[in-house]
Amino acid sequence: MPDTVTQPITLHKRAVAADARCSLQSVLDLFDLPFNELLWRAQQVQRENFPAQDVELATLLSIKTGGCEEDCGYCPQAARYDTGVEAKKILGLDEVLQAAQSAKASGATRFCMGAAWRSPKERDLEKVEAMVRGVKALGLETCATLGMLEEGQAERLQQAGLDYYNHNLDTAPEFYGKVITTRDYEDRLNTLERVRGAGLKVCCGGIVGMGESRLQRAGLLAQLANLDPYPESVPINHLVQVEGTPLHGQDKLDPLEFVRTIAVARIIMPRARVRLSAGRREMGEAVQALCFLAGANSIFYGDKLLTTGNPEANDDQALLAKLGLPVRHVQMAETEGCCD
Ligand code: SAM
Ligand code: DTB
Ligand code: SF4
Repeated sequence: MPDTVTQPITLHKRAVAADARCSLQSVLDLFDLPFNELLWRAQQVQRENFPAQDVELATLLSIKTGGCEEDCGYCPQAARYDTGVEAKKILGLDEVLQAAQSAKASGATRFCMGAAWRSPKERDLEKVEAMVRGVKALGLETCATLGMLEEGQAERLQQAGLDYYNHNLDTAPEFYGKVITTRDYEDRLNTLERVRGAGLKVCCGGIVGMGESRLQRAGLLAQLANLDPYPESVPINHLVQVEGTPLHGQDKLDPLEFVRTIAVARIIMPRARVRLSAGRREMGEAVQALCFLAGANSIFYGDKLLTTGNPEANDDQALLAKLGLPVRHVQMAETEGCCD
């Protein structure tokens, strides 16, 4: 039986414009379409909005690993779970710039710096500002994910040259409390509001495969689509199950349900870069190919995510070549809309 919206799931009032552009029932109706019909619609939206059919390559670097005080049930970097991830100090500027240079040489156009913080402290922010300045000077798009931001911090990052800030809603409000208790949905929305207010582009998505229902997957996507405006980048992570975390041992999500999630995200956020994010190593080529068909047009590129593995860069290049998918080049983006 398909879900219907009779359960007490709501769009979070803060995430919804006065007249929600995208009702939860309409999102659920998309999920319930026959698979081929859903992919056909997603492919049409994809072609209308991204005629080049290119795939963006974004490389991640963990600039501060482990020892995090939060209790996110999926995360190997939370200090309270015994996952084997050791807490390390923040990386030095040279190490970050070397990694960025090598990401650029491998073909990445975006460089995302991630830190295992609840929120950045003053002395940390100064170091990240220097990293952002340096990475930007290399000609890469810059992204950072540092946890919750206080008043004024987003502006400082923007002034340093940050293009995107990643902060995920992670799941539907109704499921959120089962996964995280040390900060609430409202905190996340506050940070997203600050990011937008500072003129940064928003990278915001979530994780599926955490034991949520289809209705809750639809709930996450409806929240994202009703952010005003919706995010420019939408990372859809498949839970990477890490031993020691509370979500380890979770029942696996049907891979075709993951593909559906990508397709629905594509349809309801037509101009967003929908990123096929964590969990690709466990997916195999055929499921990834379906995700590209369903409208994914960005990947994390590089042999590591933050602490867990990602497909080898060479294998990704081979897969994209096999599928005949071009990679995005920053120069192309800069001349988009130009008539010469
Ligand atoms: N500490 C900051 C925060 O939580 O906002 C930034 C880094 S945090 C690791 C960034 C995102 O990674 C999380 O919001 C979550 O969506 C994703 N993530 C973390 N662990 C994951 C896992 N095991 N599987 C899939 N996604 C994961
Ligand atoms: C996002 O949505 N996924 C990335 C990035 N933003 C920071 C992180 C995935 C982390 C997967 C688990 C790990 O490697 O520690
Ligand atoms: Fe900390 Fe971020 Fe991991 Fe949560 S997801 S435990 S805030 S590093």
